[in-house]
Amino acid sequence: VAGGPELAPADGDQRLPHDSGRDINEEELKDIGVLYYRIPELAGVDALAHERDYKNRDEITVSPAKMGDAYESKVRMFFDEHLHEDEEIRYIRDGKGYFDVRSKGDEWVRIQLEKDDLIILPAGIYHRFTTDEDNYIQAMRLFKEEPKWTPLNRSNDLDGNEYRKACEPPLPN
Ligand code: KMT
Ligand code: NI
Repeated sequence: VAGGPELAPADGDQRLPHDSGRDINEEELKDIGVLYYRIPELAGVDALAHERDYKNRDEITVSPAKMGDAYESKVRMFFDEHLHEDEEIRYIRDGKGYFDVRSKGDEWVRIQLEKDDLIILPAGIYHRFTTDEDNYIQAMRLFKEEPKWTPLNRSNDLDGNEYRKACEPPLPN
């Protein structure tokens, strides 16, 4: 599931693997509040949605075929480091992509996701998303209430944001 902290993407194509060679495991992900599941049956997602009180869902296809001229700007927007004031749950139905999340030491951790992978990012965690070189992913997005996806970009000062403060992991010793 997870590659190690990756190289700075500023110097390259965000869609390349940027694999540092250091694997991290699900325990380390859990330490930063990220949950990962492999769910081969839709029934498993229904159960999880019920458990966590998620009432709505939709599906998004991120690809040039689906998005046309908007594709490149969308992918750049997803890749702007941001947080949300709600959990972000994504269930991959087809294709592949990367979620990058910040570790406790504020390093990037790159998580490659493919069909049947489900990820839960906690509210307030800094993260970003990109497709890979295949430029194609289809994902189900789960929402507690109305579909809402408001990114708060890190370039705005969010230190005082209550969701950010609640999420902020203690610095490693
Ligand atoms: C996100 O939150 O960055 C997205 O919704 C991207 C598409 S879902 C794989
Ligand atoms: Ni997001």
